[in-house]
Amino acid sequence: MSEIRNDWTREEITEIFNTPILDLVYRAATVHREYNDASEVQVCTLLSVKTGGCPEDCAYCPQAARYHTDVKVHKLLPTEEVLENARAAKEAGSTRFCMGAAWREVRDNRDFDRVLDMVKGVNAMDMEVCCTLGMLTEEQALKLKEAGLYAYNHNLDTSEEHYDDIISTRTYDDRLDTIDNVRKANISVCSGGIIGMGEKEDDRIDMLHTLSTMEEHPESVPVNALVPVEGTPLAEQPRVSVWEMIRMIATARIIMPKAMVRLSAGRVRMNMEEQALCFMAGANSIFAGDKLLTTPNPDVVEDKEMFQTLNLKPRKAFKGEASVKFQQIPSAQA
Ligand code: SAM
Ligand code: DTB
Ligand code: SF4
Repeated sequence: MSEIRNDWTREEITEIFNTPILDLVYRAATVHREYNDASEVQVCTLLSVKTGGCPEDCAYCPQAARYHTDVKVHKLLPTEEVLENARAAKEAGSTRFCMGAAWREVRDNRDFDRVLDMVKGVNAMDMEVCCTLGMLTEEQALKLKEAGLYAYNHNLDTSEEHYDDIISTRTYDDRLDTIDNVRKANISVCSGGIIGMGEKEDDRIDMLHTLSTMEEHPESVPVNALVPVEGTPLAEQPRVSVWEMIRMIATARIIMPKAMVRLSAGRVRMNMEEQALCFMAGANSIFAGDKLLTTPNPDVVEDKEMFQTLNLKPRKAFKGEASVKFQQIPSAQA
């Protein structure tokens, strides 16, 4: 059995990354089967609970206030509407519900209190509840944990070197600090990135190196293909080829064998055969539902058909050793 390692070198990762593609997929598929049930895919649903008007300048993001995009801006949704969406997601087969807010960081205000209520409400539905709200302090992470938060998404997005070309309003270290705060609060870490933002292969490798040499690997690693949105600086970026997605997914799978590797943004432009190769390469999680945060995602019925054709089954909620570690402290279940 290949061991779990946190001491990967850049050279080792580069060598894996550059393996001939079919050998790479074969190796990733083998590692995947050693650690995971390859017929299982986690189904998550996203909801943008606060959309647009964000003060940050992330070059890929349609929600940054400074770019002129078609995103319909709205303030924090009413709690009941969010819970209604979570119920519908559960009924449609999702086991994880992730709430996203176009915030730079969490502030200790009434909106945060309302998000805590949303977390409590979704947790009470026996779904894994996840949030992506921007930067967090350790205290805020602990409050989310107490409310029943299972996972927190905070992507590295790209390599440290390429980061400054994409975002100037915060630093890579800010990003890493938030991930640390999430860890310290015993919340499951979800962190990955985006390809297709004009980065070099070395940047992709560097990002994978940072993720795989964390003291503990993130429990989930989303791999997003840039969704180029009109009005953002990256609107004209050429589409990444599916082979680049597969290479990224397979390398992530080999160096972080137990992580849920999520085939995230970009699925809408892939056919079933292409997605099948991603699952073969070790992807074992997707976002379902007709929208990601603000951009389209494949139709739920088509996804169900894909699961049938590929003999995939949705993974149960709170499964695996991680669920014990990230269990709520009973006194927190107010
Ligand atoms: N504002 C919070 C933050 O930035 O951490 C949370 C929401 S933000 C939209 C979550 C993640 O979505 C980003 O880190 C980025 O990786 C991803 N994302 C945003 N726009 C994207 C796009 N156009 N294509 C692919 N991924 C995107
Ligand atoms: C992640 O890595 N991808 C999701 C989720 N985490 C929050 C977001 C993708 C957003 C794509 C652009 C949009 O729909 O606004
Ligand atoms: Fe704001 Fe997050 Fe979009 Fe950056 S990615 S502009 S922080 S919503």
